[in-house]
Amino acid sequence: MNNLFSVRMRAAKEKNMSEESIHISGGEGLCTYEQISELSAELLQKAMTHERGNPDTIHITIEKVKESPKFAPPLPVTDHEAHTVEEGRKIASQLLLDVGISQESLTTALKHMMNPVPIRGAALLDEKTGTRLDHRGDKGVRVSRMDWDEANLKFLQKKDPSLLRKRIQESYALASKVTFYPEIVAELCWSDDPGYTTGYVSGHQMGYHRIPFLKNPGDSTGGRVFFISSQFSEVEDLITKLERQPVLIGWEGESDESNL
Ligand code: WAQ
Ligand code: MG
Repeated sequence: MNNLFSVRMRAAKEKNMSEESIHISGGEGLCTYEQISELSAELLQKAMTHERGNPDTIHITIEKVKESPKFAPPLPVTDHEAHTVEEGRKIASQLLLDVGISQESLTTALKHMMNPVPIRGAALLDEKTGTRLDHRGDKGVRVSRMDWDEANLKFLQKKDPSLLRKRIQESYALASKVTFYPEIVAELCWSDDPGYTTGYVSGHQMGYHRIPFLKNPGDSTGGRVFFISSQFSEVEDLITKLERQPVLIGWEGESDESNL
């Protein structure tokens, strides 16, 4: 796809005049010029019907993307069973420890995820020390400029109908873009939406692990943590790629059975 446009949405609620606003929802996608109205309307609808509340401000930004997109393959998915938050978090923690995340970094990550005021982006933590590497404070790093390659999405939806659900499409696309960068060892995510308790752990070594019950219903904490390889120091460059590099999820060229 050439001549792509990036569409981003941010919706927030004002606290009071002197304080920062509270994140309600965000969304991002890539589309052709002809699809801009449709994608903007979809994101506007998401902002206006969010379970975290009605926003006071909604920003939609539309920009032509100058770079041609990279293709990132979708991650293989593993579904886990868990019946309590304790069980769910134990599975998530073990998966992260298994790929070399330290106990210290894991503890910092869980603390971040349980912060009562969720942030709109991700926190980047050193995989060993747990040090916060981005300096974005309570905004975090928002991954943008990623979307499904349409043919590949349609093809995969036939095999996995859960991909018909927008939330799963979005999370899976985000995790696949994030995993595309080898500097990111793993990701931990659960939603800040009080009604959605399933989360995931992902990474290039392990794929996408969907875990039910990473929090209790009614809990509006949540977020994302990217664990960054300790061998790596160019964090600003990585942040620019997460925010700006266009990535389509799928295999370049036609989708066909041989890719699966
Ligand atoms: N870039 C960085 N961080 C983000 C982004 C983004 N584009 N989008 C969301 N976040 C962060 C932010 O801190 C949000 O508060 C938090 O993640 C949760 O976002 O397979 O719905 O969109 O069943 O509420 C995962 C499981 C669902 C899906 C996650 O997250 C499945 C979800 P939400
Ligand atoms: Mg949310």
